[in-house]
Amino acid sequence: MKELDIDGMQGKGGVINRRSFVKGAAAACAGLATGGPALRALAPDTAHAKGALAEGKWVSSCCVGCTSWCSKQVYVINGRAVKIRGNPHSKTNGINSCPRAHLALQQVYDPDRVKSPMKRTNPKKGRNEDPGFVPISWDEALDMLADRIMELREKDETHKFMLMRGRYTELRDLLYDRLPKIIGSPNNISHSSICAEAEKMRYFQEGQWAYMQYDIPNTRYVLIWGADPLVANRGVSSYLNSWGRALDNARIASVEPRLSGTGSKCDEWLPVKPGYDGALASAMAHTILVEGMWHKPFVGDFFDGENRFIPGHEINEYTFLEEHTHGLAKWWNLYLKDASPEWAEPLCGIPADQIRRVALGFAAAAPNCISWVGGGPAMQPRGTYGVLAANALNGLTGGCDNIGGVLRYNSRSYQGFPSLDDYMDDIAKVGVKKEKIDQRGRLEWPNLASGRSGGGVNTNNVADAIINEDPNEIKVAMGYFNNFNFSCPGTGRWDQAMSKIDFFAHLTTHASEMSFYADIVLPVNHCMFESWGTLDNSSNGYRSVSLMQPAIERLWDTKSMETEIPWLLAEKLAQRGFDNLLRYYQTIVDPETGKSPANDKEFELYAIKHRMQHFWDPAQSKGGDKFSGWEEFVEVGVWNSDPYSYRARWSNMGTKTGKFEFYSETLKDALESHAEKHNTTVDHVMEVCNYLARGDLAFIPHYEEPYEWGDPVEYPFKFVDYKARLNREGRSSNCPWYLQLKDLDPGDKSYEDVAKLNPIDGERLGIRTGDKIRLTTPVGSIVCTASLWEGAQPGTVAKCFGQGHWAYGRYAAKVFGKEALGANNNDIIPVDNDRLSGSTAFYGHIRLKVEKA
Ligand SMILES: Nc1nc2c(c(=O)[nH]1)N[C@H]1C(S)=C(S)[C@@H](COP(=O)(O)OP(=O)(O)OC[C@H]3O[C@@H](n4cnc5c(=O)[nH]c(N)nc54)[C@H](O)[C@@H]3O)O[C@H]1N2
Ligand SMILES: Nc1nc2c(c(=O)[nH]1)N[C@H]1C(S)=C(S)[C@@H](COP(=O)(O)OP(=O)(O)OC[C@H]3O[C@@H](n4cnc5c(=O)[nH]c(N)nc54)[C@H](O)[C@@H]3O)O[C@H]1N2
Ligand code: SF4
Ligand SMILES: [Mo]
Repeated sequence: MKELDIDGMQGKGGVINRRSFVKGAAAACAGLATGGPALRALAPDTAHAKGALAEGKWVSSCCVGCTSWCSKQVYVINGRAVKIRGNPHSKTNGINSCPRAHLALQQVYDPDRVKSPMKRTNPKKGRNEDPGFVPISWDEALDMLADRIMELREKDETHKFMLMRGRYTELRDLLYDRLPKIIGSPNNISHSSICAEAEKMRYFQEGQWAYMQYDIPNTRYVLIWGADPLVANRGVSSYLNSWGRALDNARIASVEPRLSGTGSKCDEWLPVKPGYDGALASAMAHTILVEGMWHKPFVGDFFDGENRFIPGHEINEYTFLEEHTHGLAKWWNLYLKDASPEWAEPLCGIPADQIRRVALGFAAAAPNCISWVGGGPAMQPRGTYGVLAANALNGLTGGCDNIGGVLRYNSRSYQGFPSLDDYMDDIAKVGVKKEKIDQRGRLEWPNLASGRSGGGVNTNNVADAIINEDPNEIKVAMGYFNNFNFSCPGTGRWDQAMSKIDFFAHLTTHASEMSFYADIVLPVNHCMFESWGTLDNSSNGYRSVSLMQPAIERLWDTKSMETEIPWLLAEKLAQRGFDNLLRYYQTIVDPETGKSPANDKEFELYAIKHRMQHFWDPAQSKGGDKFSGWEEFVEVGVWNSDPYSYRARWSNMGTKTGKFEFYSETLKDALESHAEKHNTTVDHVMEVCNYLARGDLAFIPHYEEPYEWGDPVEYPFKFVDYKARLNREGRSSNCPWYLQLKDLDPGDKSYEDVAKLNPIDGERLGIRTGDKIRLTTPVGSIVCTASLWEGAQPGTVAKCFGQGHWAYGRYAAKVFGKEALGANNNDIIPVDNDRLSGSTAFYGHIRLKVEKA
């Protein structure tokens, strides 16, 4: 590829020429927003207040920068987006915005977007192979893809088709579910298990396979485990707004190996040793029981009110009468009685005094308290038990489903798409029954999402499965909104796997690392500005469902990933004699007129109207905000639910007993059926999956020694990976603001990719801020810049995820397609998993050494 070939792609012309646009972007980047249609996101709002921007219009949409999915409005002048703010109609995030919302402008107007379909001219695939992309028409691109799919169908090989996705909108089923099934493939692979699945293992205590909202406005104590809510996690815009109130009314404690953005504004920092959360949480639970501080209306009490929780002593199970919980006495007897703060101190590195103080402070705020369990303790080998231990504190204190506590998302009702049963032919019916490529459900992959053996995806294992052709080879693949060659630990495996696939179509805004292995690249709309779509979020005791709409004029020859492209592909398949997909798509009619879609644009519009009918159609309303019809809904752009009903889940949880399960009958059931399926015992499953628990311990929260990669003598440090404030997941790196404002992360430097070390370690190793250093783990080595910073505890190295792109455009890579800027953490993170949830491990297991480069 010549220097940035994607650059050479011509735009549709007419709307704006690339050169003037680059100039505009550069000006904005330098902070020289000078009026007119230049990017003005960081300019003060005074001009608008005075009416100077009155010629434009605020259009509602939704941000996909992170999983907060905030309701937004975009200010549009002459078809160009110039500014973003929170949608004032939203009851969750309201007018508030996190800082990275504005980067969406630099994404959509990025001069390095893919501007027309492209095909590969170099048949060889590999990291050092220039794909030799040349522009082609949509017709040619989709003909190529349709031909390859028809070949699979003719040979009864539809299970050799695979669809992968990263982000999505709630129109996802049209592409992610219906397309592979109707073609006849079992392989729809989401990115969920490299995201945050292990967090959802709280399912085994409270029956919710879901993320939670946190009742910050009403809370009196927030204890945060490995999440940085002012920076990352979900609900950022909303919590940024309510946090001030929490700082006034509540105590906030952060359990984090590094000083996070949230940690820097809290009452207590507990700098836990990476991987030891389970010990700390168990000791807190022990303390709460010993001191008699559990919340009696939720948990219950001894029959006579006398506290028999004496360290080291078992209790008689029958003396404790539980209310809305299950198995407290078993948990105490099997484990907790010995988990004192003094036991935990040498393990987790937190002084016993601090453990007691925080545990008792937390319990004193009960039931208006939150144990907020983020990715840190979860996304580790053995992370399941860290999650159960930290989440159990919500059970002990009755913060579960309570005012000022941890709430589920309010319910909302998207309308499902019509059934596909009549559109799956015999080939498809056979194909979808074949084993999924990710091997979920095998003995060593319980992946117990929603309590089912093989219930969840195994994203990162797909690379190995493709390489080993186990269960089968993959011949034709599509990927959208994903970049697994960058975002998964063990990046080289993905390079190898993607090189093996005969034909790969990447649906993307940018030619990224994964696109390098593509046979065709299909340029997609930026879903916040250029497509219809919807996503939702929950906080403040509400749920908001936002509408995304084509707010601006498309600059390039792009299409919507979940609607227009599948429709056009369906037409191509129909031309080849296989019309099932097209006929299925035609069943999604305009709810107002009953008309079937005749083209890709109508399909998109009818699909969104269908999906959201319960929100905008007053006759179909299922509660929450009401609208007069579609037009009004498009204008407002967000539906809000009714307020939260607290405590409705008490004794009405989705667990086996209906209670909050300290001893999880639900997990026992799931593990036993997984073991039975493989003709073995639960103990054997635990052994194969690399957990230490045997017997009943497998069903209760407890500490598992972290499984580490690397000998502590050779690799004396532990690595702490985390999300940067301006990371829009893996997608901000080509935004100049991302690099310019990198120092928003404490200890970071603009235009640098730094690894942060404690000054004590720096002095010992003779390393100073600004030195180039090499970080080496047992699986790889990267070079970055040292920053000495007290917020990294001694013995650890903290580094943001996000840089190290070698193919994401002119700012993200040093030389596009050849040389990375900064370093990708995933080049040194060993591939490992929390196998009960199927999650990829990012934390707790990584040992490394640090040298001057
Ligand atoms: N070391 C480390 N690795 C991590 C993480 C971490 O914290 N540390 N975080 C993990 C998490 S939580 C997640 S969710 C994953 C995310 O990882 P992925 O699901 O792989 O997604 P992204 O890397 O965000 O990028 C998606 C790709 O989609 C394309 N794209 C960008 N914008 C758009 C758009 O608007 N539309 C479409 N269709 N395509 C677009 C680009 O090619 C981009 O590279 O990464 C995981 N990987
Ligand atoms: N700014 C920003 N926000 C985002 C995203 C983004 O890319 N950027 N992505 C969104 C996505 S896709 C997701 S899934 C969510 C995830 O939201 P979080 O769960 O908040 O994010 P992670 O970065 O996975 O959390 C890891 C945290 O755990 C800490 N940590 C590492 N090791 C340990 C440990 O052993 N114990 C403890 N207690 N903590 C540890 C890290 O320092 C880090 O703060 O964030 C969303 N929000
Ligand atoms: S919190 Fe996430 S979704 Fe919300 S505005 Fe910020 S980047 Fe966008
Ligand atoms: Mo994620």
